[in-house]
Amino acid sequence: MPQIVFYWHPMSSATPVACALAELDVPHDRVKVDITTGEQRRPAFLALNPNGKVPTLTVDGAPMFEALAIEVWLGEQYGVEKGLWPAAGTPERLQAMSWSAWSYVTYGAQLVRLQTARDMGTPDDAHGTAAHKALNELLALLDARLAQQPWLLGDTYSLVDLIVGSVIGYSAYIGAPVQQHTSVLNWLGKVQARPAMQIDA
Ligand SMILES: N[C@@H](CCC(=O)N[C@@H](CS)C(=O)NCC(=O)O)C(=O)O
Repeated sequence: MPQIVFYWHPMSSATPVACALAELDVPHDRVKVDITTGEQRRPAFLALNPNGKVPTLTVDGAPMFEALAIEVWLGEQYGVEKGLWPAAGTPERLQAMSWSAWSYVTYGAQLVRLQTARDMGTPDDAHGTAAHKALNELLALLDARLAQQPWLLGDTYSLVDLIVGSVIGYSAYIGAPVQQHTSVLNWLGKVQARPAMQIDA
């Protein structure tokens, strides 16, 4: 079992990684990086992640960063034997990669647009309105899938639900039209009720 160190800050992009570590029951050490006081810009931390951001993980001392990369790596490394991540070479593995990337990249791009409009105090300007519409269309795709099956990969919960659910949950918090998509809403409630999602991170 490799030695894992998780660098984190509460209520941040590190939170879904903390939940994934809990869901997979991965032994690890935690180092809190206070991003409100600039600890993320100390040379020792920048040597691990030149972006100066959490989450960051080290595996036997070797660093990795970006929440999506860490979550997928955790799934591959620890999820398969627990039935929480599909085995390599299966159609489900392809879908796991696709929906995980979809949430952070495709959906995430529109989420950042909405967040920016909101931060500028103009959520109803052209950018905010276009982002809202794009998010609604993407949520409709997710809703169609979840109307057919209870979880993103089929009949059983997987880490993909945690990954995508974390992004969708945050988007609802900043005003994405999640409420209008009943299947997404029901699924999100189940994802957020998992014990691993209740941790204080
Ligand atoms: N795309 C990165 C985003 C990481 C990120 O923005 N982290 C924020 C906390 S939510 C951070 O560490 N900010 C510190 C800073 O920018 O100085 C990921 O998913 O890991």
